[in-house]
Amino acid sequence: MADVGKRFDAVVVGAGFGGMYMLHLLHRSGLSVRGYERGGGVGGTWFWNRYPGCRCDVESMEYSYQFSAELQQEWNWSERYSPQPEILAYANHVADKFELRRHFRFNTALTAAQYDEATQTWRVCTSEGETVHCQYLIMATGCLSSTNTPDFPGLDTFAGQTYHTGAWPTDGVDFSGKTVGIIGTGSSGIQSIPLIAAQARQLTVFQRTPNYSVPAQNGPIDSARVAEIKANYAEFRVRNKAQQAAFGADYPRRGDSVLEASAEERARRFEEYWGYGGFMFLAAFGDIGQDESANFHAQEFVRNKIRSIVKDPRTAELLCPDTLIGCKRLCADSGYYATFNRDNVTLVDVSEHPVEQITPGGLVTGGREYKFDVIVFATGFDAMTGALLKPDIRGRNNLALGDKWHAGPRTYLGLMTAEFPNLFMLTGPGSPSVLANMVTGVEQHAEFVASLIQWADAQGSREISVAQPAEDEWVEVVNMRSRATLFPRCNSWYLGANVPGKPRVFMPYVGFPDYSAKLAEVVDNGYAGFTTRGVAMGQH
Ligand code: N01
Repeated sequence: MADVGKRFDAVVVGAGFGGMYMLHLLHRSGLSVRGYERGGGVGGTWFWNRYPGCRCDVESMEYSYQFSAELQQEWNWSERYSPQPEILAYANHVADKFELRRHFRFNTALTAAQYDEATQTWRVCTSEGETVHCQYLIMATGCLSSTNTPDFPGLDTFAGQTYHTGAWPTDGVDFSGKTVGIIGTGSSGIQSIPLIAAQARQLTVFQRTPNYSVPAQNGPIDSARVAEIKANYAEFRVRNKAQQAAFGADYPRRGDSVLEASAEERARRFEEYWGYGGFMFLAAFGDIGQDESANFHAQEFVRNKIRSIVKDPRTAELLCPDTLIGCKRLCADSGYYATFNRDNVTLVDVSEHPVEQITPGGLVTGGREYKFDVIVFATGFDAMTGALLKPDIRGRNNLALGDKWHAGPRTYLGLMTAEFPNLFMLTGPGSPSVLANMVTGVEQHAEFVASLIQWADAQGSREISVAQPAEDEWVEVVNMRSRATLFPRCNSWYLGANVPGKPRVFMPYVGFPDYSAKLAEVVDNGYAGFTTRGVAMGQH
């Protein structure tokens, strides 16, 4: 039965890795907590992204919670990079172990939230007709959870089936014998294309911008390495948290310049890092992410790899990106480029002739109609702000979050935004979030928020907010950090460039260790930048 008028100390939105841990911490500290989750189960991104080939691009031993030593020891991963079903099973194991499911209402989305200054509480409304009140509202809604389907004319007229990689049916899709079109060649497209190609009768890939991808070099997990890590997991975590992206501590990040290396050394080093696989390719030299001419050498290496793998020269050239490498998120694949050697796979370049229209039978581009039984949209997400702006969230003086952020998101530490007291975001814009190990990031934020709430509580405060100058300064810091890199120089979802009309603002903070130091400094200085307002406890 829908609750109306019920009061909680806190409401947590989202039952992904962030929301589950947030709820666990708040419940453990004695608060009454209600969780809402739009999906039918826990797992967040791993609940929704069930497309074939979906797996994590951070290694299994790193992409997991570290708050429970027992959990770390008891869970066993089977592959170097975990496949989606295994990560979802892990999320369910965590929910069972810490008895989290009973606090969540599933299949229930937050639709609106309004701050009431008189009572210093949030009034929260859901898709299931619930209206509850809470002191603290925590948005653990994820950075890549609001799917982006371009507004193609005729979309509703298609007679076959359409699927978005980020909202895949729970019981899977059988492509056997089907003619399939897929739009999008980001991480989701690159992971799913080889598996769809292996099943479908015919697969046509519509590519607007080619992407760089490095083989994940996935395989069964190395049991000796697992034993070594488990023998001293805490130290392994500390080593990783000292890395820029909070992972990859045990393979060397080289600091020397690619420009100073000999041609032989360059080729040898790139080959070595290509062989290691995944993101670490960008760590082969120290200046790939900083200097365009250094970056060019890494690009050339990958382009030549593509040319050596893809047999048809025209297709190979179409697959070769000419943009900066690592500026958009690097993809990690299993057999992506080789898939274009299959007889049943065709690549269609839509960079000059966009997808004009979806028809009952398929889609039209360049004046030609392609016929399909199934169309897959691997067209990404309204990243970082999409899930926060979907519900109608209103702070002081009825200010809508969407209005406050009309020119791009503004936060203090990616945790709070001024004029929205007692509203927290986990891994919000302005925090390392998508540029770091997400599980490490959400754990850090959940712990910070729980401690801040306890600290405010100890002072008899019922309202935590952000001082405007602290937010303004932080926005500047985030911008300054990104300007020192090559990130702002391409059209990525980090900048909101993939969603028409979205303000172009680089959203994540670059550098997990510096960010962690900043959080520690804020705590040492009595939660500097946050303000509290006291109302005697128990008045609401
Ligand atoms: O989305 P994307 P994604 N017509 O935005 C194309 C994480 N992730 O779901 O580049 C034609 O990267 C668009 O083209 P363009 C990871 O952080 C992680 O693949 O804008 N094409 C692009 O090719 C990742 O970065 C994992 O020109 C259109 C594609 O759609 C993030 O999620 C796995 C179009 C979208 O690519 C997002 O990845 C999967 C149009 N109108 C995802 N509109 C792992 O852990 C868009 N496109 C490995």
